Amino acid sequence: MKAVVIVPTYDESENVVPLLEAIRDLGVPGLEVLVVDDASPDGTAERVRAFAARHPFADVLVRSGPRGRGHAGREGYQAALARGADLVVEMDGDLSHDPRDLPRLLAAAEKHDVVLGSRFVPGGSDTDRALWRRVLTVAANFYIRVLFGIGVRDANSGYRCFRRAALVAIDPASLRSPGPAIVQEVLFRAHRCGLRVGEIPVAFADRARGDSKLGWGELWQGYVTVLRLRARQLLGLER
Ligand SMILES: Nc1nc2c(ncn2[C@@H]2O[C@H](COP(=O)(O)OP(=O)(O)OP(=O)(O)O)[C@@H](O)[C@H]2O)c(=O)[nH]1
Ligand SMILES: [Mg+2]
Repeated sequence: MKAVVIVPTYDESENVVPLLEAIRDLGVPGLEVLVVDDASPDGTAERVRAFAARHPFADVLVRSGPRGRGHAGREGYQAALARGADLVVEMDGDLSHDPRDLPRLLAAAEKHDVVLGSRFVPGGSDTDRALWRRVLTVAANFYIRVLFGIGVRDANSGYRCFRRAALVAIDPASLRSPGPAIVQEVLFRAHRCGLRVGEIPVAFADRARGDSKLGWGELWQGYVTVLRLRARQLLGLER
């Protein structure tokens, strides 16, 4: 069983090596990590390359073209499938997602097509971030659940595991979001494809180092994307 963890990064040079070390220390057999970096000016890719020279389970894909969390996700999904992954995990590169949750995420994929690392199921937590960020997340979750008609508790989690067949059904090459709204776009696809989406509890930690790339523009874009996906689907333009 081969699992590939894709980690989109932009300016995560302080976080990426500690993350890779933590994943290495898990000792999960057959686990590979592919960092998908948008030519970060802070040297993130160079740090991964130096680490990968000593630890072949890790690799870096440096993208060219327009930068964006969505572009990186789309390319990462396709690269993971091309590498023959049976399971594909995505996680942030800022240590907000605890690598120690990886084994549980992988194990839960035995029962579900898509597993979300969820802050809002019993045992999960999101107590580390500022109150206004948590309020925004709760509001966005409510909005997505209503518009998509989906029952999941943490629709915005970017810590996920996909069975290979599920990701193929989602059809990454056809995803459109350039930015972080890809997280919602993928969930919408999964729901529309009738995939079994499960959740396991995770504790989300605020990033300790480096800057957030999520601004008001991206947040707004997320709301618009959700509305557009639903409208297009009602008009028969979206699967
Ligand atoms: N390749 C790539 N990765 C990105 C880009 N923007 C963000 N990322 C990565 O996507 C992950 C999530 O981005 P964050 O900025 O942490 O956004 P967030 O976790 O929603 O927000 P915070 O809670 O403020 O950290 C991180 O690993 C980022 O480095 C981008 O343009 N290209
Ligand atoms: Mg983050």
